[in-house]
Amino acid sequence: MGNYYLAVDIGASSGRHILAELKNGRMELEEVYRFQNGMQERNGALCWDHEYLFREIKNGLKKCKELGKIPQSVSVDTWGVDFVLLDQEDRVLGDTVGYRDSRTQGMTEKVETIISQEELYQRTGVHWQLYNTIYQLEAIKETHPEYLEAAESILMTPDYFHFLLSGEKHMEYTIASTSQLVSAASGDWDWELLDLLGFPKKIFRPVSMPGTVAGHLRKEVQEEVGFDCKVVLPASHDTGSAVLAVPAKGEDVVYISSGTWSLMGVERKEPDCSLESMESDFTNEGGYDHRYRYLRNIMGLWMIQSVKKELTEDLSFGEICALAAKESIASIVDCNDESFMAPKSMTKAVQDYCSRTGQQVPRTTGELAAVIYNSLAKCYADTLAHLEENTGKHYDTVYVVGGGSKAGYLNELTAKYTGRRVSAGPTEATAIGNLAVQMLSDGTFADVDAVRDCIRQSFEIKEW
Ligand code: ADP
Ligand code: LRH
Repeated sequence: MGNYYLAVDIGASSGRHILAELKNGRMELEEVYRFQNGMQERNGALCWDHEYLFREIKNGLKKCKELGKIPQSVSVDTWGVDFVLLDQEDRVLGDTVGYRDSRTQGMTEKVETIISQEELYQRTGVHWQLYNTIYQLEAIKETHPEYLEAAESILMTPDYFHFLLSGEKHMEYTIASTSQLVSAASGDWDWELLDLLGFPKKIFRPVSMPGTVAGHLRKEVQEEVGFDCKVVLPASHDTGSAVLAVPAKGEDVVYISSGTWSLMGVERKEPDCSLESMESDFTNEGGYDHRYRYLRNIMGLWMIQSVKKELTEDLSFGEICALAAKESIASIVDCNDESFMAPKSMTKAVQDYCSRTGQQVPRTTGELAAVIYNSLAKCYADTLAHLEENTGKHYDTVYVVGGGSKAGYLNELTAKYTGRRVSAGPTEATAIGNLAVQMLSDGTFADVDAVRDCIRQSFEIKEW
């Protein structure tokens, strides 16, 4: 009988259950279940469907039972910033609105009447993004103050799933840090900031570190899935897990966690909360072992996902890459332009941008994909230049991990635009980082270096 660990990794576009076993010092993975994800309109707002997601989480657990591969522990990671408010009976208050919804429009200005962006950055180290938890809570304060009044707890998305699984409420550090409400210095909630903003402090639980054992599966869940196991908090922000699985040695390493978003940066022992850092759009998110993820959020493959949905649902991503590679269109868009965040049509948003800036307007799927892939690679090169300026270091390799590392054409462009070597893989970095924390938690690995050594030996890494 194997000694299994289970990662439930839910990204914005899909979720998967991945079992891991250590064999002869190598990590062996088996994807046992996969399901779709995405925001849908409900009551006029873009929402996640938590009931569907939790059903799928349990379906994947049942699949482990069917296979006779019972994990000793399970951990869930998800995208950042989103949360639920729970009432006294642990019912969700309001809709489970997602980060692409427009409810945060105008909330920066509201928050700025209370605290300046500069001070916020100095306190939290987290870069301004209109969708951050802070602005979402401000939106609730404005439009549904009754939810905040009735709330007994707030839980970030993976915290909520850990609660549904185990019955225990924890707020895990890496996901908490994406809220822009955690102190960069202390690693706990910035209680003074919560007070200033008028957010009820009593609903925030003290922050728990990744590796904490939350408990075991609740009785009802055990009965439904057919087994019991531990529930462990991983680095439950997906990017936090992915960064842990970057297969590099040493400190001076640039990564891109490439999926729905591209998160490009380095790992650091100290945060940089300076104004220069803020002005160049870098954030300091919390990582495993009190390391900081110093990175920039780049719009990422969301743009390709959207164009695929609109134009060619039946083509694979690989086929779209191949089409793009044949084109010679030179138009470039600024991937982080607001117009690409949640457009009704991504195709039109890209075309409008090109037309507005006097560039050739892409018409075919191949042309659109070529513009997007080239623009992303250009954005990576610009980000690398800023990173090197801010850290005073030179990085000779860009490590791309995540589903997007399968996009060979994009890797090639990244090498071309940055002029650096590109290392691609592992593609399931987020799940691997999630699993690694379970193995760190029970002492299987001694530290992060041991984890990364094992990852380098276990997975195929390609080079450009
Ligand atoms: P998330 O976890 O954010 O949902 P993933 O890490 O699963 O995202 O990455 C999904 C993205 O990876 C897709 O949107 C697609 O652009 C890219 N991708 C996946 N497979 C391939 C492939 N075979 N060729 C090119 N791109 C791919
Ligand atoms: C990527 C991600 C990213 C941001 C965004 C909201 O999946 O977690 O790091 O936080 O989603």
